[in-house]
Amino acid sequence: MSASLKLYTNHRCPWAHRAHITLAELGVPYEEEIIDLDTPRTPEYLAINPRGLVPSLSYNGTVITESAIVAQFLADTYPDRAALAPPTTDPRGPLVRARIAFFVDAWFSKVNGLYNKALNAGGDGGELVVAAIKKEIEPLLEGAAPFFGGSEKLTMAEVLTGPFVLRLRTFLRRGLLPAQLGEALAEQTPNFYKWSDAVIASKSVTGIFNEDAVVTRTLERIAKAKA
Ligand SMILES: N[C@@H](CCC(=O)N[C@@H](CS)C(=O)NCC(=O)O)C(=O)O
Repeated sequence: MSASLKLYTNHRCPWAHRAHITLAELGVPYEEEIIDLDTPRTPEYLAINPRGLVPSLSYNGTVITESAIVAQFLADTYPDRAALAPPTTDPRGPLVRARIAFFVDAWFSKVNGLYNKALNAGGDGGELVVAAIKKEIEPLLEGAAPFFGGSEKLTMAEVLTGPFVLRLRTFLRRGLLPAQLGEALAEQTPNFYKWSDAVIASKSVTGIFNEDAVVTRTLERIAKAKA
């Protein structure tokens, strides 16, 4: 009997987006419930996730929260459906998993904060984003073909960073970040740029992404922060 999966989500949320990418790659059926993030969480939802955040996953009635944990749990539960990360029992498993974890850590500890700052400042500080990607990310994508570590298919590296990379590329294209930043990335971080092209061309990554809604919300958020 197949497991019952229910994802509590909001399609605007990049963290919840990680769970959607994982589920799309694995091709497992699931039910979803959209959580309204514009109003206080209901007591029902707080009983599911006391932190009130999305995503939450119910697996046969047991709740799992935190997007990276949800994504890894799904990948570990359905290892035969997609090789997002090799199992630890695979002779190459621990090393590949460590490399993926280092890449994801590099994105979030060295790049993502600078990128958010530049986005909120209309592009000011964009050169710091380029420098951080050049130093921390570019060397790790040397062997991408087109995905992390030479993989032909998405890996956990793309699952966990993809929502953020998709937003970065979208905001460049839609003018929320200056064109010069995009040009600098294409010139100075070719591995990253090529890899990000593959990430944003993936149907699993774009599947639930409502570009207009995300752009509108982001513009509103930036305006509110400025005011
Ligand atoms: N560390 C969490 C972050 C999730 C998160 O921040 N979700 C946001 C939406 S993008 C949320 O639920 N915010 C609701 C709130 O802060 O009230 C994860 O990775 O799952």
